[in-house]
Amino acid sequence: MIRTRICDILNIEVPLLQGGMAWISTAELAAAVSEAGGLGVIAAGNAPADVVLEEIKKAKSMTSKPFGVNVMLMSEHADSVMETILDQKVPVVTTGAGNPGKYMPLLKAAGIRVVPVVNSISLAKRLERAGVDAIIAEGMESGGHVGTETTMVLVPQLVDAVKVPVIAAGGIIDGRGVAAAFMLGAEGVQMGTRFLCAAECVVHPRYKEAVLRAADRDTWVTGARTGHPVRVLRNKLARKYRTMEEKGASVEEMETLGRGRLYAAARMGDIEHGSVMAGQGAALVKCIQPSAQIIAEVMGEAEKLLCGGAPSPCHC
Ligand code: TUI
Repeated sequence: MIRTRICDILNIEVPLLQGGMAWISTAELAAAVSEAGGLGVIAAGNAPADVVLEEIKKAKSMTSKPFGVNVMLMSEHADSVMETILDQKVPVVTTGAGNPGKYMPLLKAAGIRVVPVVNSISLAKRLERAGVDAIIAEGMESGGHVGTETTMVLVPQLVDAVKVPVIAAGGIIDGRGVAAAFMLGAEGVQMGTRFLCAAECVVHPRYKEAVLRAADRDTWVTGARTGHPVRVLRNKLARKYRTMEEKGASVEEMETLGRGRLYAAARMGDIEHGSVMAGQGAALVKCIQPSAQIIAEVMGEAEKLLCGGAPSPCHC
C-alpha cells in the first residue's frame, strides 16, 4: 500500500483527499471517503457557520476517522466558519480561493492541520513559514475556480520550492493520474470530479449524468473577466457567459448571471441553466461507484503502475 508523509500528518491510511466542492461535498461524502481510509472533506463554500456546524456534527456521527473542512476564503462567512472549525476541533482544514495566513496562529495553536491551495510559489513559501502542514498544487484542469498553470508544471515547481509535502490536484481521475502525480514528486492527491460520481455524493442525479456523458472538449472556463475564472461543463449558461464576454458585458452583469447557479445545478438538477462545475477529467469518469471502491481501484492501479506494471482496462 502506498504510504507517504501525508498519511502520518493527516492520520489517514491512503494519501488521497476528496476535494471540497461547494453544495456537493457534504458530511455523507466526507464520511464515506474517511471511512475508506482517505481524507473526506466537507465544503463550507458560501454557507453560513451554523450550516457548516450541522455538517461537522453529522460527519462526526458517521465516522470516527479524521475528516476535513474546506474553507472558501472568498466567502463572507469565512471568519465565522473558521471559528466553528476551531470550536469543533476539526482535524484538518483545507483552503481555497485566497490566503489563509491570518488564521494560521489560531489553527496551529489548536493543533489543526492546515492544507491550503496556493496560486503561486511565493504564497506557498510564505505559508510554509507560517506553519502549513502540506500544500495543494491545483492545476487548471480542475473544476470550479481555476488558476492558469497545469498540474504537470505546477507540481514539480512546488515540490522544488517547499519542504512540506505537496498534494497534486486537477485532472487526476484514475490510477494513471495518481501514478503520474507521484512521479512528479507529489506525496498525495486530491480528487474532486471523480467523487461527483460517488454513490454517497448528494449532487443531483442529473449532474452525475452530465459528468458521465461528458466528452474530451466539454468543459469551458467562463468568467475570466470577473477575476474568478470557473471551469464548468458546457451548457446554455456557459454559452450565455461566452456571448456576454464577447459583447463586453460588465463584471457586475456577469456576477449577477452567476449568482445561485451552482446551487441550481448541484441541488435542483438544472444542468442547462446552472453552473455544472467539473474538471477536464470528467470525460474519464465512467460510472457511479461507492467511494470505497473508487479509492481501492485508483490506489491499487497507481501502486501497480509505480511498481512497473501495465495499465489495466476500466472495470465499469
Ligand atoms: O477554490 C477552488 N475552487 C473553487 S472555489 C469555488 S466557489 C466559487 N464560485 C464562483 C466563483 C468563484 C468561486 C469553486 N471552485 N480551488 C482552489 C483554488 N484556490 N484555486 C485557486 C485558488 C487560490 C487563489 C488565490 C488560492 C490562493 C489565492 O491566493 C491569492 C491571495 O490572496 O494571495
